[in-house]
Amino acid sequence: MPVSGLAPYDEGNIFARILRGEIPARKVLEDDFALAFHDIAPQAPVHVLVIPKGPYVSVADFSRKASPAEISGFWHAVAETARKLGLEDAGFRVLTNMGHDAGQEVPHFHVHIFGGQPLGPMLA
Ligand code: DGP
Repeated sequence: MPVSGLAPYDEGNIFARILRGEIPARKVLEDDFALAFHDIAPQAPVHVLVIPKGPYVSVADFSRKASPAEISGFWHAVAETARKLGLEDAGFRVLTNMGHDAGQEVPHFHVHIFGGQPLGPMLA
């Protein structure tokens, strides 16, 4: 069920549980600001999610409330994840879903990184 990107943060959401180590994930990168892990239902040969460590519901919530250090740290982690995955030469796509119309399923801000093949016009 799609969620609202403006709802109060729910500490029980699945990505919060991954951050707390309650649920396993195939990690690609972890630092002070972000965690990157493989999507459970990949839609491309490489499909990785990057999430901030802070409690933000959506891209709007993150952009309004996160500190400059959190925001720059998060985007640094996105770029570093793509580099670690070997996607930089061929290219990759970064996408985020916000709210019902975009089909956001998990109410913790995340970006999808897609790569590993030429990508069509849209994914996720
Ligand atoms: P979105 O529609 O943008 O909210 O995408 C949520 C993504 O999260 C979706 O591609 C599937 C993925 N996902 C959901 N539950 C889990 C999980 O428990 N583990 C992992 N690794 N990915 C999950």
